[in-house]
Amino acid sequence: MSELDTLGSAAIARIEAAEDLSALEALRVEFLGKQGSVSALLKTLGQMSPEERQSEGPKIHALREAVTGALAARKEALESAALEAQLASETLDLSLPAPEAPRGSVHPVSQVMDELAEIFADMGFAVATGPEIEDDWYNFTALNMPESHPARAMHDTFYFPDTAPKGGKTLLRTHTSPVQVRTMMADGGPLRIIAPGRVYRSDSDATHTPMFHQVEGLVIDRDIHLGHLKWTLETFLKAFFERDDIVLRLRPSYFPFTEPSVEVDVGFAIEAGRRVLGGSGDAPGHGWMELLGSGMVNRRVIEMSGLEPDEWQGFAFGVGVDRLAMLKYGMDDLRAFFDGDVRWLRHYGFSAFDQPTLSGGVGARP
Ligand code: 2U9
Repeated sequence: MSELDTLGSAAIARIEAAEDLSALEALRVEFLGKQGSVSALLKTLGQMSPEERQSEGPKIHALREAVTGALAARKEALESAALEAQLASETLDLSLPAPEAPRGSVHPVSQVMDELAEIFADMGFAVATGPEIEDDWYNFTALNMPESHPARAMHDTFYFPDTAPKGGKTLLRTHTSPVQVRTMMADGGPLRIIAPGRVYRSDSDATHTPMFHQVEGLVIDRDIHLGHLKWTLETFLKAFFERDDIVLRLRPSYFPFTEPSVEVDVGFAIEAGRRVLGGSGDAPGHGWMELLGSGMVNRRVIEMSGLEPDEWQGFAFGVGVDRLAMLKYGMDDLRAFFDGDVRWLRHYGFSAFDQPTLSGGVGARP
């Protein structure tokens, strides 16, 4: 066996034994690199006599071909082994069930609040918020309910044991009205706002929970009158209940913060044993349901909020959000709203991808 044959078989044996791609690369450099042993042999051809070159040339070239071929073959073998190993470690079980759909849902109260914001935004109202822990000046006094006022007793208030910074009492707000007082004091007129949020009253039975949700609205401008109030409530209720035949009845009432005050009833019919809003409550088989409280803002309230009552007038209204949700979506027990029962939430909840829009229908269901 010639020296070249020995060299060739040794090189090929080492290439075939290379354990990985980096070892193989080291061998390629060792044999075929610029300083490689096979490359060195090729360089010797230049110094040979023509006869020598004729006999040695083909052998050296054959050696280079053999080494190149062995490197390529080993590279392919190592690469396909690596791919096999990767495929074996990354098995995909196609018989597995699809991942579970997200379980969370939007609570009907949140859904209705979003619907209200959308409907009132279309009428030019902004959403205002404020603290749930209030003092009695913002919650009562500024709303024309001074300390001695009997209306204070009508709100079963949760008081904190400590006193407020101004020396008054700290309490959980009994309505969202203090938000409007704060907004009037901060921004002045004109104003168009709704104030949705949690309110608290020490009251608990089938139709009352100690915490519930309200939305109140306030418009302050020049020359505002009851006609504006009626149009606004009618437009809101038609959009919210998605019916054009909503009929309102305004009845005189009393609230300390509004003068005159009106209670608003909505006409309903009985369909399949259920009350369905729409049509005149005076028609045979129909009735009236009390839904909202409202009125022209009492000039004393405008004054206490820092505005000039001869320049600025306004109307305000209040309605229970939970009540609106029950009427629109057919729940009959208020207490279930706050039980956190996942079956109830799955049944009455909304998809987070189903944002209410006026064009798409404020109450679109998945
Ligand atoms: C300011 C001035 C006036 C808000 C009003 C009502 C009438 C009302 C009740 C409806 C059902 C509360 O949730 S409920 O129990 N609300 O009847 N709310 S007028 O009047 C305001 C508010 C703020 C500065």
